[in-house]
Amino acid sequence: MQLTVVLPTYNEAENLASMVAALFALDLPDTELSILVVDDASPDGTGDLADELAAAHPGRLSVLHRAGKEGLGKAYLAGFAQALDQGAELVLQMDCDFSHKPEYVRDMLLAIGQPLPGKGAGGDAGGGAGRTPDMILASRFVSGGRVDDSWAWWRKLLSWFANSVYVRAILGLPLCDATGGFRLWRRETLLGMDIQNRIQSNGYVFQVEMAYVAWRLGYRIHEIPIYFPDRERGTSKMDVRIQLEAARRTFEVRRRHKALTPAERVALLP
Ligand SMILES: Nc1nc2c(ncn2[C@@H]2O[C@H](COP(=O)(O)OP(=O)(O)O)[C@@H](O)[C@H]2O)c(=O)[nH]1
Ligand SMILES: [Mg+2]
Repeated sequence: MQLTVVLPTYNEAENLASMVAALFALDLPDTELSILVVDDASPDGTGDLADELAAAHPGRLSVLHRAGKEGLGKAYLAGFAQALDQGAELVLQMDCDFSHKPEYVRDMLLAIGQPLPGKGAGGDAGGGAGRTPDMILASRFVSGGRVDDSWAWWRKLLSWFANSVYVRAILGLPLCDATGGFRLWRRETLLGMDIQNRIQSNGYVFQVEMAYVAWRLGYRIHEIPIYFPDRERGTSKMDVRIQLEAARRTFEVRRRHKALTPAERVALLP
């Protein structure tokens, strides 16, 4: 299988080379892994570093340079389009800061090839017992998952509430971590979702909108537990303002897509 890892970067010069090395060092069954870095003209020179890495790994690493910081959602939409154009059969989205640990990629690949268990299993959206999932969501809040040990209890509680209760209650989305951004998609899922036309959000809501559209269209989403450590190097681009904005925009996502049904998947050529 051709797997493309789409890595959005904004000021990740301290992390990019070690992330690329960690991904290329993975031992993945029946998988050809390539990397697409999507850099928004990072002032710290991440884009130049990415070009050097591309020269060192011809054919395995490419770089999409964008003119300026436009947000994670736009970066991902551009990256997904390029990965699909280049024939990716599986597309992995992950942060470039080691909060999404590369070692879980193998688990995610195994999970997307495994038929789903019957009803009653936690963290499955879209039913489909006995069939393989259409997307794997590496989840902080499904049973067995957890966030950084250093978080205070109230921060853990707030985060769990936002992801497992608030978003779930508004959208009816049966997931434990709807804002989680560590996901493995099948090519057919992204194409069938018509993401370039349907997805309009940026930031955290982008993740929510992608999950909601996938679920409304009847795609099967399976959550697997991960440990989510804080980033060790560089700084986060998300803050409380962005999180509050996400909470508000969840209602817009519902309005936009609540009428979607599986009949509205984009038909794929056989
Ligand atoms: N290309 C691009 N990447 C971004 C942008 N904002 C964040 N990122 C990257 O997206 C990933 C997640 O961002 P991060 O700041 O770690 O968010 P957090 O994990 O929610 O704290 C990291 O790899 C960032 O470098 C953006 O506007 N453009
Ligand atoms: Mg991060």
